[in-house]
Amino acid sequence: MPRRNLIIGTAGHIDHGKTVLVKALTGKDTDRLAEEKERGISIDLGFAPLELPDGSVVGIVDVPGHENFVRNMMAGATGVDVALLVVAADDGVMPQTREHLAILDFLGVSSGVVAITKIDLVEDDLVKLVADEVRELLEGSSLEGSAIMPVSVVTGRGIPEIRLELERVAREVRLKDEALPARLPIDRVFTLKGIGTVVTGTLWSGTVKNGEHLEISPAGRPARVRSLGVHGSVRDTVYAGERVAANLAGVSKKDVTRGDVLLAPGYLKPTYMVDARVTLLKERAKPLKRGTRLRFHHGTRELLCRVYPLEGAAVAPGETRPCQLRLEAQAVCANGDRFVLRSYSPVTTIGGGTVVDTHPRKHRLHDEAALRQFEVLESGEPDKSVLVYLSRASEPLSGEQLALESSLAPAMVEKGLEALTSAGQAAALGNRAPVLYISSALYADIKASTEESLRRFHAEKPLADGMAKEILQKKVFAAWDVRAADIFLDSLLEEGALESHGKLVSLPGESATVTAEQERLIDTVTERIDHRPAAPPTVSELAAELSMDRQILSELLAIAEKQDRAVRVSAELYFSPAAVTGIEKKLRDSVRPEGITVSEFRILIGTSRKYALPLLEYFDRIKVTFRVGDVRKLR
Ligand SMILES: Nc1nc2c(ncn2[C@@H]2O[C@H](COP(=O)(O)OP(=O)(O)OP(=O)(O)O)[C@@H](O)[C@H]2O)c(=O)[nH]1
Ligand SMILES: [Mg+2]
Repeated sequence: MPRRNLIIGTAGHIDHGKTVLVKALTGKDTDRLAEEKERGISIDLGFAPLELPDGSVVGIVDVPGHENFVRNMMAGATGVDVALLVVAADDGVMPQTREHLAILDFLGVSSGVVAITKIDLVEDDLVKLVADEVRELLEGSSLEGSAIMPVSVVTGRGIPEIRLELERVAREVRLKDEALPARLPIDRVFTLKGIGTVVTGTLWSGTVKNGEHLEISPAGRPARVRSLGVHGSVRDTVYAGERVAANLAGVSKKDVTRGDVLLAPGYLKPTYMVDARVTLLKERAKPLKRGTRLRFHHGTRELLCRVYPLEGAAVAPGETRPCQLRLEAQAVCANGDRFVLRSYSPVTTIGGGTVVDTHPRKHRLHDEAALRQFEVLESGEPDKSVLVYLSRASEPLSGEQLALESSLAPAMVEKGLEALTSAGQAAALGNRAPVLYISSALYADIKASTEESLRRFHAEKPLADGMAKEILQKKVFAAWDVRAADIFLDSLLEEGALESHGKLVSLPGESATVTAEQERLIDTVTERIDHRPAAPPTVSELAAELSMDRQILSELLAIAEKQDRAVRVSAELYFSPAAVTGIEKKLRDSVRPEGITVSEFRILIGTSRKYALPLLEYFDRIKVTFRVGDVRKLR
């Protein structure tokens, strides 16, 4: 039998018969808490497997109807594929019937069955009236047109029909995406003796295998899956749409709560801000003003936020508008996620919406550019959406990094990047994986500032053959990843915008030419200097060691100095730049206010007087130190 992994969720006013209907369908009493038994009401979520007539097994989440526990209801409703809306025939549509329906609507639950319960208590005429009332209520909601079916758990009437209808609806539901990385909003956490921390929830996307390494977001805490279960049976792999219990190694109960998300590492970067299309319920009396503090319910998490409409000062009742939501704690959102908004106090459901941008910038009112980006992201076109995020980046990014930055589906990012590079709106850099992508606009920008840096360099140092790559990278790409800077420069060299001379780069034709033979000799000379950092060979010693003409050697050393590959300390002494930097640091770190003598300095850097004195004179020249009698002090 094909897997049909999905969740049916109850909804409806308190005492309308949700829990006993679930029991009639599954045989399981989902009210497990002592307080639930005592008060005869549901307080928290209940779970049971339901076998459909065709033999497939789906999960049922039973939610409480009491108005005080709507937040628990939402934590359950958030992963629901099929709604089982319950209305008691002897009570009709009541406040939480409406509120739960609104919540299902905001969460985008568009498949469902309505059960008119307790029909054994009333005349058939009244059942018909209640059915009409419900039909009217559903009009314009995501559940419009759902079957409305009379049942009684006392006589058993209607129960087989409900089962069949649930099966029919379940067959048509669009299932959760197994191809995405794993995401499981946690709805329960507990410890089992001898087993450890267990979390449960509906797997929203992907698959999870036993032994897999996941993380608990937004804290970013690593968690290894030690065992997996679905409805009490042990499993090696669990799939999107299933009710999962996961035993986690390396996590204690206090480290994780309802609302956290068990996530494939590298998927979905937590965010303090989202742009979203927000709908305000028409039943709400007041418009939603800029800066109003609200409760943001997303996944199994509730957090506080303030709402900022993008287009005007307020959202009127019944309106749907682009808004920015600034969150007081981090949420773990993907593009297209649904959420519910409740007022801060008194707490009622007032609206909801869809996440459009998971990592927006702070917008001012009437920010036209922000509105345009909003529309692009809402359109869901891969190339345009990916370009929005690529254009926000200040350095080249891999496809994986871009998926993380944007919270767009990895497959969509891949598709978008392909389209952008073939249309010339983005460049792909590097020929080893991971390839890095950069918007053509940023490419042109950075290319221009690279050329500008070099132009200035050549003007200042007409004799130089070019700028050391490392120095150029520090100037232009200071904030970039080293590899990104490297392959960007390679790309400029490849297109002929720059020229390379060993470790130097220049604008084309701007370098004083150094022959390959000279380059090779400089390598040999600087190698010898680098080899003995604190006591390099003198120029005479080098000339003898390499059997080289002193005049030629001096020219080579002058070029090496221009290339920042050697430092001239005296006419006889060249040091490696790294050695001089190191010695200068040691000197700065150890000179006391009364100064340092030549022999103290000699001991400090572990060399002889032959080197110590010229070095100190060099430091005097470059104004690191100055001489007072027998000692040097720091300037
Ligand atoms: N006569 C009759 N009583 C019913 C029927 N369905 C439910 N009841 C009764 O209604 C009461 C409430 O049922 P529950 O299933 O606990 O209601 P609920 O919707 O789960 O309530 P909350 O979870 O607290 O919102 C119980 O006393 C049930 O026995 C029915 O079909 N016929
Ligand atoms: Mg109940």
